[in-house]
Amino acid sequence: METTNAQLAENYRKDGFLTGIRVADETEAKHYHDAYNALEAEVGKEKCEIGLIDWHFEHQFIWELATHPRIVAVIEELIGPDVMLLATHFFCKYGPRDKFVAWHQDVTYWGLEPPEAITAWYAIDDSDTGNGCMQVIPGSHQRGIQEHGKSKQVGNLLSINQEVPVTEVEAETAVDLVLKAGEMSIHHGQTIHGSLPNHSTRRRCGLTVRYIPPGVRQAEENSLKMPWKPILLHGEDRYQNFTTVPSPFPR
Ligand SMILES: O=C(O)CCC(=O)C(=O)O
Repeated sequence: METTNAQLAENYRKDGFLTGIRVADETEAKHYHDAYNALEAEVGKEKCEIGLIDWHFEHQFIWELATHPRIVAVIEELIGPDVMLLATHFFCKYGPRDKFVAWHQDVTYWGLEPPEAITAWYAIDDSDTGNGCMQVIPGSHQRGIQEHGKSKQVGNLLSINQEVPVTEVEAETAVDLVLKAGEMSIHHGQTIHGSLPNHSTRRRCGLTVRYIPPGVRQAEENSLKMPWKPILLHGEDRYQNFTTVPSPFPR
């Protein structure tokens, strides 16, 4: 029996994440996979690792994914009917290499007030423990914003090498977000998450798509020192906290 959106919302509130949600069937997933491969061939692997930020403004397939009706329907269920697309960012780990993503919470350095955001992680490739899938600590979003330090391990892909301390006992509770290409996981902006190195020869690429409710505003600079350029995707913006940005492609 398929899980209803309401059940998904209940699990999300409790655990701070959801996983294994099918977005695209095999044919559609292949379309996005092929489009990503073409982009990678154009710009190179190094750029693809963490350098493709907000490319939904220029590349239609990224825009299509960020506004995918299946993804937006789940986001609406979780944050309410008013949904803004905040940003997109590919995380692509080529293996075998030591690059990893240290434990962190997304909203800590995003300068948002209130510090609320939600991420859909769409799997371009199959993602599993062999190629360094995402991991989350269930329920960690309920503790509020945690103080971050710097990672001592070389290879952290995060923008300012941030890391939140996690005890061994907590790390043992981590859940591996194993996904097939075309599936997504979702995580709360305050859920502690990260990913281990890709020790395989298979690429592990995911598109993170960040969403906010329109009541959120940019109170401070984010860690990338880039102003957010959110676009209203669904419902109403009764706050007008951001300069209006037009949709880059028709919907
Ligand atoms: O893809 C990864 O391994 C990490 C993604 C991440 O940290 C994020 O979505 O904020």
